Amino acid sequence: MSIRIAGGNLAETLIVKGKPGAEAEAAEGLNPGLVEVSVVIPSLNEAETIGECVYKAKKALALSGFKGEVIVADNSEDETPEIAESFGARVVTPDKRGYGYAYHYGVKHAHGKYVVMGDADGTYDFLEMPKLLEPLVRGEADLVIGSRFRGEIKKDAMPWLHKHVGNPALTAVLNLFFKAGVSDAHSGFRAARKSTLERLSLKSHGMEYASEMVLKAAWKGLKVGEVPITYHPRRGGKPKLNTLSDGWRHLKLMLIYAPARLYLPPGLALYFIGLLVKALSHFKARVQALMA
Ligand SMILES: Nc1nc2c(ncn2[C@@H]2O[C@H](COP(=O)(O)OP(=O)(O)OP(=O)(O)O)[C@@H](O)[C@H]2O)c(=O)[nH]1
Ligand SMILES: [Mg+2]
Repeated sequence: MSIRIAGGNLAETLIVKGKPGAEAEAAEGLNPGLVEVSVVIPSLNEAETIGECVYKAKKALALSGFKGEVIVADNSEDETPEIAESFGARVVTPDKRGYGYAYHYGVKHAHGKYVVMGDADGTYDFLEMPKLLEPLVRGEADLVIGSRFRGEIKKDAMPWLHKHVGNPALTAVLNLFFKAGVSDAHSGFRAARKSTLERLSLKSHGMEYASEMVLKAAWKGLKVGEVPITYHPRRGGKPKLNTLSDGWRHLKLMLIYAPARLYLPPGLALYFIGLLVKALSHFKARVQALMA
């Protein structure tokens, strides 16, 4: 099987189950202490696209001059882990299922100071990775999100409902409750310092991990930056995202984490109404006592 990577002078044909390239071999012998960037990719049955993702991540590291590693956090039942390894990724196997859990597990195994995150389904172009790293390295941001809405969403890359309703609505709720100021809270292409991710102490195991990261970063006053990226149609495997149940998990998480904004105004209003009622009844009792 071969995959053609389109894209200017980088166009190359890859043999998916072939020998790793020179960069992969070099990375295998890399001293963990020298790793600057860990690219962490969660995968669940993504055999058609994982080779290209690992290849592009390694290419982006080489082109940008970062010393790096690619970690694939895999729960697949197909050939995804073998293919990832053949391209020079380090494969780790999370002991539980879940998109968020795969990141907890993968990040724990990362040696890099910086962590880049992205899907294994070919929807994000890992060659765009340096754009995410630059604001981090320059100290302009603590968390950088690749925004599909500020960049380009290719035809058929995102269902109409997600593009025009789900993503904008959930992003708006997150901005309202947590003042995050982002355009694409659910983009899966991100970068942060490993220490920042640890500091956020993320708990979610499912897709809502993406929302938790942004809301906690905003909550803690971290600088959340965005760079425009291009979002491509999924080219293999099956989507693991369930529109309704995952949408609800994102919303539920925001409601749980937003007690101050959500409950304080009605709570204060009820408190003052209670005070007013008490004062009025006290006043009424005094008047009745005077009249008696
Ligand atoms: N290890 C692991 N990876 C997972 C799990 N669930 C999803 N993934 C991976 O996480 C990434 C995101 O899942 P997707 O199905 O692409 O979800 P999405 O990007 O929201 O939806 P699409 O728009 O359909 O791509 C993909 O690389 C999946 O293979 C899981 O339980 N374990
Ligand atoms: Mg995806």
